[in-house]
Amino acid sequence: MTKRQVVFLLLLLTVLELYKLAQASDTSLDRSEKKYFFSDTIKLNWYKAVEFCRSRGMYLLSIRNAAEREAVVKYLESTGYPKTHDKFMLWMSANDVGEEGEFHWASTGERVNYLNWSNMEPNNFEPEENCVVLEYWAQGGSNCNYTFNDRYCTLDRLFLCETLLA
Ligand SMILES: [Ca+2]
Ligand SMILES: [Ca+2]
Repeated sequence: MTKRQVVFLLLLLTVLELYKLAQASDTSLDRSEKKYFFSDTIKLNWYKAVEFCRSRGMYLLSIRNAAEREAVVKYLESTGYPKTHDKFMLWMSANDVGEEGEFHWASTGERVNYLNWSNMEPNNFEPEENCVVLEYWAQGGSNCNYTFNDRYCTLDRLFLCETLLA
């Protein structure tokens, strides 16, 4: 392959990826509700996920009450992802990086008041878990049913971005 062909191919791949991102972000609810961004191919550590969402004018996910949880479940189901994956974890913005055991949403600065933890979580498993995922496991019953779990911040994972309501 000539250099020119390689450059063309790279450009084509970039355009295709941008097109995919644009399409994915169009999968949103109506204007009065949060919009979400989810890619089943991009995995980042928690810090990079925060940056990625901000770079799109969005925020890493927050789920502050049952209604927000419902909206996220509905959105994820609309992507078809849970149908083909019976177990997954997504980074959310909740973390206790600033102070052990004091969980806050990085997106809003609010304390995590909505208690939606999986069984025995948060456990700050050694050496230290400080960033929170939304986890789903089809066989988990009411546990791991879009519930929260603290995990290692530096691991690359899927994540969900959202717009915040005014
Ligand atoms: Ca912790
Ligand atoms: Ca944990």
